[in-house]
Amino acid sequence: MNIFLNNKYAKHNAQGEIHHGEIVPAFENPSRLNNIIACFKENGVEEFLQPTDHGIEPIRKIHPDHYVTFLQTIWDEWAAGGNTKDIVPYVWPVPGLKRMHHDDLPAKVGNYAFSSDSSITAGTWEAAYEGVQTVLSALDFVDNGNRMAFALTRPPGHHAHAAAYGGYCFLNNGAIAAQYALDKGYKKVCILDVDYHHGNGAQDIFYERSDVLTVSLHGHPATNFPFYLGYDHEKGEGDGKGFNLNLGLADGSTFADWENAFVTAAEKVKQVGADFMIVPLGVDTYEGDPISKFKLKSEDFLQMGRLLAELGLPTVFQMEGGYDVGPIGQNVYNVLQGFEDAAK
Ligand code: Q9C
Ligand code: ZN
Repeated sequence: MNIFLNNKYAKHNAQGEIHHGEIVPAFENPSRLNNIIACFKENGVEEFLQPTDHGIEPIRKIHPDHYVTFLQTIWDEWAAGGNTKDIVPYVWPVPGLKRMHHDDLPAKVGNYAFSSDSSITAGTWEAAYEGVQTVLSALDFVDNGNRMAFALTRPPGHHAHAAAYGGYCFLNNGAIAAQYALDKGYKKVCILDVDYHHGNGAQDIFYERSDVLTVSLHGHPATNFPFYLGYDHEKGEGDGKGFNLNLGLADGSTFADWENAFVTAAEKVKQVGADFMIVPLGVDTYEGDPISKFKLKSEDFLQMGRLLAELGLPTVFQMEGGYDVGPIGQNVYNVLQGFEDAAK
């Protein structure tokens, strides 16, 4: 099944997050991947492929140096001040205050965070860095003639902007991979984001570019995170006009609704003539997900995989969300199984 595993996935381990005003265990936690790995083994997956190091350069092509340096150094700076608990942002330069370069730690954090749900811990950088390497290694594997590979990693990436983190995401794995595919010679890369939440990071990063098509099927931002992006009228600008497609779906949507939107997504992918596909794969569309509002069932993920395979493109899947840790493994496995069945 060609699964590349980020062996450092457990290094990012947030103590908690605020949910409905209460501090609860972080939804995005290592047990998610523990479960997926165990489930894959039960399903007969014997081998997890090891990533190779591609260095920092592919990351720098998407994220500016000052942001990369921030992520690399902020924990040490925090710890040098005597802190041992997670870094949680609490102040932001909203309009009326002045957005300015700032060296004091809370203000620096507020300049880079866009939500309070993404604690930085001692191993956040290490896990996120290795996650990028995992996705790039999966991409090499597909470039070498394999139809599909899956990068099993956390933390997720699709909410990360070029210079902002949030929504549990720090480095935008999918965007970095898309640029890496272009650098390998692909001409038109499609990011088809099937996570429950809008793929705001990649949309923003490629908004004025025509070499990367960004498509996202998601819970409508009128009632869902990230709220301030992901509307259907956002279609790209300048050279990128027509190269962003948002398909926001109502709370309570079923797989029939999702599949209906997918038809529009597939038409777009074909129309622009994509030659490579990256799928930010979140299974938080599942009916039991604790922070999401779709009604997909486990067997629906098989059909999701089949539909993705029918696009006929070399495909890299990379793990995004999914917070019902009981069935998470089976749901992810089903997408890949459906893809492999239909790709035969
Ligand atoms: N406690 C992904 O699925 N956080 N991110 C909710 C309320 C927003 C989800 C905060 C959800 C982000 C990759
Ligand atoms: Zn999500």
